Amino acid sequence: PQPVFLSDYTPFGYLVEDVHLTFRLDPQATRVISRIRFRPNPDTTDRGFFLHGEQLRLVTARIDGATITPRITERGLTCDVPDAPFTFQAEVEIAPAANTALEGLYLSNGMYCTQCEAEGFRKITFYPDRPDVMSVFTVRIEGSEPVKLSNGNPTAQGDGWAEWHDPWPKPAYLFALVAGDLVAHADRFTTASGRDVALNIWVRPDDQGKCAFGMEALKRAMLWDEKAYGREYDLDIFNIVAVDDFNMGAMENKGLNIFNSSCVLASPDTSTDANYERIEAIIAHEYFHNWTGNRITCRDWFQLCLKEGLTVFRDAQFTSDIRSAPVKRISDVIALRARQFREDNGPLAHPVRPSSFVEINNFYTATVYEKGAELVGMLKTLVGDDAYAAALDTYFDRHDGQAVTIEDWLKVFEDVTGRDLSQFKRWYTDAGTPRLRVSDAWQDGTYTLTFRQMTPPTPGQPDKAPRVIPIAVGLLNPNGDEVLPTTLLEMTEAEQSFAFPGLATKPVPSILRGFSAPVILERATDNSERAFLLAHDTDPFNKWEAGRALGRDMLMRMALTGGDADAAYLDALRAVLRDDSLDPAFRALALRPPAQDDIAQALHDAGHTPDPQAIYQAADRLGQQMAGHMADLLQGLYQAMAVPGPYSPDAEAAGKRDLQGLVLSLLTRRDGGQTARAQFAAADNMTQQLTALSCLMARQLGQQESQAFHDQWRHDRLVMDKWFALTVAHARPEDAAAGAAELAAHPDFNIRNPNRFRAVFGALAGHAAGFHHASGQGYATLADWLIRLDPINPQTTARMCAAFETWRRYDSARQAHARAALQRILATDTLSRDTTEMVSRILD
Ligand code: HT7
Ligand code: ZN
Repeated sequence: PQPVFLSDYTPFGYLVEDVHLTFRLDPQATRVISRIRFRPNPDTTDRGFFLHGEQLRLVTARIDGATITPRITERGLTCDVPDAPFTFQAEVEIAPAANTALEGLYLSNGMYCTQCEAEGFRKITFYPDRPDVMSVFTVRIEGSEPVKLSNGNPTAQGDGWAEWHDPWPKPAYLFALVAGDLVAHADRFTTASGRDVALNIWVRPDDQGKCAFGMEALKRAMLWDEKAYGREYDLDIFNIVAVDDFNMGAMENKGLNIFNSSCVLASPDTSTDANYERIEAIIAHEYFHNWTGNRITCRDWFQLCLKEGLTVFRDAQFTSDIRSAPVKRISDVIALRARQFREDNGPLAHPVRPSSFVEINNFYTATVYEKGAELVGMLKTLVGDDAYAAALDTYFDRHDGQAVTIEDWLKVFEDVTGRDLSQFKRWYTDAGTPRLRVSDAWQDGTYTLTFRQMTPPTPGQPDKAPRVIPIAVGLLNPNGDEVLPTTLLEMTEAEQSFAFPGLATKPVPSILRGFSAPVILERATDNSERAFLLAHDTDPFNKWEAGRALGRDMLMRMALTGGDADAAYLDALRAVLRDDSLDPAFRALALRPPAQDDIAQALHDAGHTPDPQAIYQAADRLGQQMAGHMADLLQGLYQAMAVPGPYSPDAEAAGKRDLQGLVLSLLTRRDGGQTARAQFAAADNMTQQLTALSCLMARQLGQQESQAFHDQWRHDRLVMDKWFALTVAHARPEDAAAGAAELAAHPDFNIRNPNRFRAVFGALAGHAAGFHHASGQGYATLADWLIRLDPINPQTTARMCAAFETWRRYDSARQAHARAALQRILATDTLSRDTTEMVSRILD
């Protein structure tokens, strides 16, 4: 397959005035009748007329009423058209029931639904399926399903039909249709300017009791966007639909968001605190897209970060505002390092704005989303809060109704602030995580910090020019007082020094506060300085970071030497655990050691070949030693963190449960599982039930409870996903691959359901010591199942191939196993374009 290049962009030769679509729904043979008014695009002289279309059976096509016989290929349709406005009509047939790829129009549990981003609309009808072609859609749905929904506002309905009109011009990727036997959890919202909006969350009848939290989250998000960004909702109705079979989390279709049911349905007995927080964030994220993505969209898919980076940044601001800002920042950085730094460091590294791709679905990545959000955060840090607010106002005014680029976005900031952002743009065009090496000097009352930046080569980009890096710094006196509050340093050179004169004693620096730039900080420091910062830093992120660095180095050493944790480190953790002035959620984050995969990466970066089994054992020893060192505190803290009264998913209660869960995991190492069993039996909410089960299973103590959990929840698909995932996650490393394969034979395993597939095989990929087991069984088993999934669902297959992206970190025997597994996938007959691209890049 040939790549597409950003540099090849040309506008489409025609504008679309409006689109009328009629759907005659039928599982095997849905008819889609389109009437599209085109006119020549005055911005281009290119008059080639090509409409995308895939897997469509053309019944008839007409231009201005006259039947035509277009030329049709696997990718679309061409025909001769007048050099003047004209109407194109087509009738096509598609088979939703046969659509297992979950792109275009498909059936999920008998319900019709669509997924059109990025290029799914071309599986519905012939159309210029590109985001820079925006138009007004009118949709008629005919079918016996009681509920029939599309974008915009409902205009008319009768027996067996419904019509919708969306007045806002949009690209085809935001088109949506849903039809089925659904019920609504309904509410209303009045916007700041007085528009009365009907809100609905549509679900299967059994799930009606699980919508209240999502609805409250939606209203919180609507209000927040008005207050924080001055953005109001712009239709009379906002619909959300929960769907069981869905490739990703959710989709921001105009006025008709479609959600993976796992990202919207919530109830105390079936959802964990983490589920609640995620649901709130995703509902907000999709809602915020209404302005950042829908009203202003992307010119082409290379600009994906324009809508995704900005919207992730906005949803993070929302979560920070309504929950704990430090906890949100720390959690985001943990995820960024685990997913994006890992991506940037391997064969799949690509710029936040890629310059070529084969299959755009493979670029919905941590780099585009999470690093894209970091770039928005850095811009805000560099220009300041007021200028950021002014720039966003200008962006919305200037580009409303347009499909724009990163250049347009940066130009807004340049115009508003007068700054030259050409160096900043490198963050969008250059892949790789910069390393920032720091050294310091102390002389005559002046403290000097010297930074050197270097970005390692990434695929296709051997050399990198220096970037502008905002470095937030504070200085502390050795007695713990802050002598310099947070100050922003703007680094623009490859090497640069910053002096802080007039100090009485050599200070302790707190560098990169709040994680002010997505870089890897390298500083030769000793553990006493880290312990000092863990105890005294006023910046909560760096306070946590100091403990994290201690933990990382400790686990690296333990994995390399087979030795034990230092008493000084255990003392520092103990001090955090018993410090009641600290937020319990923060304490839980500080006490939880880095993930085993992070340790493997750190060892690799330090020039070692990581041994996943040794890391696994080191993590286990550390847990054992923590439990011993803090034994006297555990029961008391366990009781102190109990949250009285009925379950509430609020941040404070969730933070206490989180710390209580961490304490329980340590207690379980000492009391044979007694406390965990009692919690499992008494739990009235999923957080505590699942935490107790997880603690038991992690110690191989939970056979009976696992069976009881399975039997209790057998009929709840979302809870069963948790059971499948937990069963694999807590398998012994040598059993993980066989365990996953065994679960795939469970009667409730369904390869067509991405949630279930991810529960089992995503958990295998996430089991560092199991997936990278020396036997090669982890690699072989995942490859077996990806080969099976590919013809059914290429998009999910390709995404899950990323599990292999770290294969070159490991020893030659493991590499040989991984290479063989990847080559076996690549050699599969009729492998999808999606998976071919991913595996080829990983092997490259
Ligand atoms: N904009 C959406 C990204 C998306 C997607 C969602 C569901 C299924 C397939 C998809 N392909 C792309 C989701 C978002 O970022 O908000
Ligand atoms: Zn998004």
